[in-house]
Amino acid sequence: MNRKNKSSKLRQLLLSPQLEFIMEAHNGISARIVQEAGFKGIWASGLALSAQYGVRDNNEASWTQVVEMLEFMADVTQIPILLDGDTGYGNFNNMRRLVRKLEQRGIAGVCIEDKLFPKTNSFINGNRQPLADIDEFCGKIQAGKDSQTDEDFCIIARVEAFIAGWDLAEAMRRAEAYHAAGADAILIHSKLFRPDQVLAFAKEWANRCPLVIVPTKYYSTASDVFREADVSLVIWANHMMRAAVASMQAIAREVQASETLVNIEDQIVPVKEIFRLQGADELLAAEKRYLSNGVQHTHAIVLAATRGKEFQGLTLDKPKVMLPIGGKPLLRHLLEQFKKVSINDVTVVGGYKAETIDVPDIKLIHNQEYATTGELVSLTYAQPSFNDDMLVSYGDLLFRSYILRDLLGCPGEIVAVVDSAINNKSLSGSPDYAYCSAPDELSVFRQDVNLLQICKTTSNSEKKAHGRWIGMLRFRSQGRQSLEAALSELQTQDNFNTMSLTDLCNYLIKQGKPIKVLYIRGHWLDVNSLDDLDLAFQLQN
Ligand code: SPV
Ligand code: MG
Repeated sequence: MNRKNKSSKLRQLLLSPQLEFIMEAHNGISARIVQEAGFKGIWASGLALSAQYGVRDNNEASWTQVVEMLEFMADVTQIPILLDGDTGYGNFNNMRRLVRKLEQRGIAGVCIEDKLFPKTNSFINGNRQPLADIDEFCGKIQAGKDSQTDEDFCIIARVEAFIAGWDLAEAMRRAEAYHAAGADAILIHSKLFRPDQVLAFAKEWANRCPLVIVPTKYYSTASDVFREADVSLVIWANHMMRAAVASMQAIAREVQASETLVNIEDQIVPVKEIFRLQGADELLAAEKRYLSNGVQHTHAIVLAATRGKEFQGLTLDKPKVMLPIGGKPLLRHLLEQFKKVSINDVTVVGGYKAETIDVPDIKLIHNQEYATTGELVSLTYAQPSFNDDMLVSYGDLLFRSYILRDLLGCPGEIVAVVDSAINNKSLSGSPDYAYCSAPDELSVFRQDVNLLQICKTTSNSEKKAHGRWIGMLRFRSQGRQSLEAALSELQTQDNFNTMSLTDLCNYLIKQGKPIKVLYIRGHWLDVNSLDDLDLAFQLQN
């Protein structure tokens, strides 16, 4: 919605043959609420804007502070905003600058009143309020009109004669002068509880130009009365602010007195309604579009189906990943490492005693056939969670944070982490030996090395191997496609049920899908034995 569009919409409201209504708003969220309710325009009330800043309606908030808030309001709405511009915040010169700034911020029009700066709200001692000199005020209107660059920008002149205790004749004299000076509409204000003054004025005015009213005091008058009187626009001037204050007072009092939220929770909107009004969904969608290269949106898939029989009694009632290390389940340590690198989407494929995996913020999938199947079957369970930036990891891994950080920064469609410190005696279990296109040169620079094969322990394989694969793989979009293709091809093989991730790696390599190697030197552990639990504790501390 461009600026021009908004100003022409405001002009249409003024010129429309039917009675139109606009509603007060005083900040971004109230503006949005007014728009959602179906109003065709917004009154940026001076009273409400100063009230939301907690100051008086006496120009205590500077005009730039007002304009600042208007920008937030205009940014989140498509309907026109008419600013209650008080007296124009100074003389003709200030008015010129105001109009230019309002146009720049997408405000459709401004209403100025014929009082003196600093003004006082019309309902506070109105009788004592001096009015502006008519000629001086006309000069201000002209200056405003001369400085607008958008022909539809509206300047409305507000006649305060009735407020200040003058009669219809004075009100008419002023309105005619302001109309002649170029005002696009006249706002006639009254503080009476009955509409008599404005109706008398409307009759006399006889639609010389659009007429605007603010029925705050004579609110009990039916709108049809205004229709019949040929009023163009009704401003509901302060009702969003008063509604908010009533609600905030009631809620604050209740919570203060009861020291609990249970009584009020159902009386207020849920937090998700605030998110909706803020447009949180749009940001999530935009992140998907624009953030693919900055912030990580890696999805981690954790294979955690096995019991870990080696732990005997310790895993009678829970799977290995739930064994406590330093008071925390192994899986939680892994998730914390993920969190450190902003991996928050985690799918865990459980199997044995999966119901005991009660860590928060994960998607838990149950491989029901865990007892008779292997890692690739578990991985296929997680297939709906696959995305173009994913990590596949064993659930019993512990490692220092930098390993994950380096893996995320390592180029390659498929990347495997290989520990070149092969003689590290502290490692147990049945290692997956990695054969690579080049040994680890221990260089600080990243080497371009491909994985050639992974084998389980054999008598002499340890000597020739370049390292141990630690049980972690990274897939980007092409890599993910290769992975999906490999899984569907392997599924047709008889022994698919017992296949492991190493079988998958070897298959991918055979299919000509390169797997890049990220070399590390120690600082990790797969927890395979009771001794490992002690080591794990040390690694974490
Ligand atoms: C405002 O909303 O700030 C107005 C209207 O100027 S009134 O308070 O009724 O004078
Ligand atoms: Mg005002």
